[in-house]
Amino acid sequence: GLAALLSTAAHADLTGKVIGFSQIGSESGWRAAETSVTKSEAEKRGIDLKFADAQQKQENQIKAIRGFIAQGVDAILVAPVVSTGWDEVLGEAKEANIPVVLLDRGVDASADLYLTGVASDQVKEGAVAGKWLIDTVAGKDCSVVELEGTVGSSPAINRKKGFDDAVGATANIKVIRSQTGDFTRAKGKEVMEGFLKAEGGGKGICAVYAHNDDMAVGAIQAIKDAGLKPGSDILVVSIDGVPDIFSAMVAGEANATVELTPNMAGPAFDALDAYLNGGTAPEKAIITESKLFTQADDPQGEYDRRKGLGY
Ligand code: GYE
Repeated sequence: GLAALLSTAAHADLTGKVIGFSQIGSESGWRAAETSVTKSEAEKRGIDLKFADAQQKQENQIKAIRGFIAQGVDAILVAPVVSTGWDEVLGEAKEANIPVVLLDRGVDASADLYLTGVASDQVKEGAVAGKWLIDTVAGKDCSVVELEGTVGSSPAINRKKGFDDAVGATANIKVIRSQTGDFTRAKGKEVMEGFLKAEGGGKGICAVYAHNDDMAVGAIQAIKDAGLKPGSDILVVSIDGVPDIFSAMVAGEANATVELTPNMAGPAFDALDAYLNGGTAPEKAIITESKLFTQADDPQGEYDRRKGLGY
């Protein structure tokens, strides 16, 4: 009867499920937003979320995942800091029949070791940034410096590939220096300072491509400290679409960003709902949108809009 129907309906969701989340850390504004959005998405679904911050260390993530397995959680979310070294611990989760969903980064492990992943097409993000620069410099010679993400992470590998392949096909744009800034503002500033010193104060640098906005914001500070104008003397293009890159655009100090949604958990929880309650697993990875924003796209409005989105 109705009671039976209601009781099955009540279970066609994740109410009361215990889900562990091994988060990388809080290295960037985007990462902090992903954490707050994940917590609010869990709250909305009545999930008991167990949160573990790894301070960017893979061994802390592996420890946290082992803790979740010992606790007998219903599912595990992992944002994998680097793409290698996961086979063993993912095998242990599989042994324990605990589904794993990857968020925002990929792993080299075989796909049968996790239920699915929710991430952007990171090669495409690099290509979109590259195409923006190609269109913007319109055939003029342009020496670019590149601030790479965390060494060995899938976004750093893929965003480098997408951008370098795009600009590598032109005769006028050349990547003259490339170094990791570990996705942080501080490191991005420090590495950009090094690039400027190595390039005669930056006169020969036409653009900086940063694998995330936080490193771009650090680079903007370094460019200003060197007496140059970011956004005009040196073009600034990056990825994430965090509020602070839009306020830099309003000030004319940044030029373009490729948006990355901080809401990877919503699709992840939907996939877990279908799997735990209906036994169905999504076909393959769940790919989120990559949209270009420039100074022409109402940056103040975009800043205001994001302030309400968990940033
Ligand atoms: O772009 C950056 C964070 O894994 C795609 O990690 C994510 C990246 C994001 O540090 O801000």
